[in-house]
Amino acid sequence: MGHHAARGGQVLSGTAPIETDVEKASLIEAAQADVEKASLIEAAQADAQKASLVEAGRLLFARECVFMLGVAALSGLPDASLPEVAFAGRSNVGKSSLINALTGRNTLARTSNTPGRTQELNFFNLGQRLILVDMPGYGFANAPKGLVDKWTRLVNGFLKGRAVLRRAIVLVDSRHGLKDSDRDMMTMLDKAAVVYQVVLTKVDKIKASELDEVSRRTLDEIKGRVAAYPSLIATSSETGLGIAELRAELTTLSQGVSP
Ligand SMILES: Nc1nc2c(ncn2[C@@H]2O[C@H](COP(=O)(O)OP(=O)(O)OP(=O)(O)O)[C@@H](O)[C@H]2O)c(=O)[nH]1
Ligand SMILES: [Mg+2]
Repeated sequence: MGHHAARGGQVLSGTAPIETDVEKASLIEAAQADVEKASLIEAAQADAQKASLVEAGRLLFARECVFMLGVAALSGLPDASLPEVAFAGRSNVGKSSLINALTGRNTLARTSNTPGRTQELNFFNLGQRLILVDMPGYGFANAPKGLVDKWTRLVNGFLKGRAVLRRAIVLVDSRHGLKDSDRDMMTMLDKAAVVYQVVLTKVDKIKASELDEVSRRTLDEIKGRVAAYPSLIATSSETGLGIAELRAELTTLSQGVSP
């Protein structure tokens, strides 16, 4: 009893025929549940992957970070030994503060309220795994032409000639969005074929709705650029927002980790 043949006599390769709409519907429902389950599993796996990258980032940036040297002319560049990531952005955007927040040290990179004080490329060695390069800021008012020329020679020369440079982080003040000087910087990076990622800074100073707006506008503009990552990371060196995420991202560039 209960044998397939007993049910209408149409046995097809040992499977019971689907007879009623109710049965059909319940099979479809079961299939849909399977698809949902699979996508939940996929999402959980992506979460786990992200969590392990965040943990790798935490460990990397817990390593000792030491100031190596400041370079005012291309002839003074250190030997290229480790992968490098450069921090670019308008003066006062928060480059040095971000490096301090990433490394958990308040006084590693010198911060100041005086725009354009730093005129050098400052190299920091993070645990023999990754070199962080704090670049001199740009875009401050009334900069004398001689200084701008010197900046351009130094920064452009570094970006074009540095084989170990894995990525640039372009910092943009979330209160102001992209300025022409940022556009010039991104064009320089596009031409030098250095991949870059835009990071919004000081988001503790704006409202959530303003962050949405500046993110949308910025993304809209950078997605047409060849060397730009089509994503943003919103950060605050004050509150620590986005810092773990940026550490995780930078970990993929470091020695001994494949992206
Ligand atoms: N509220 C707030 N202030 C910040 C943040 N990041 C930086 N600042 C402040 O902004 C000012 C400039 O920061 P720096 O890190 O020195 O900026 P910089 O880009 O290195 O500037 P230059 O070296 O001149 O190019 C300092 O007064 C910082 O305290 C942030 O996330 N939130
Ligand atoms: Mg600085």
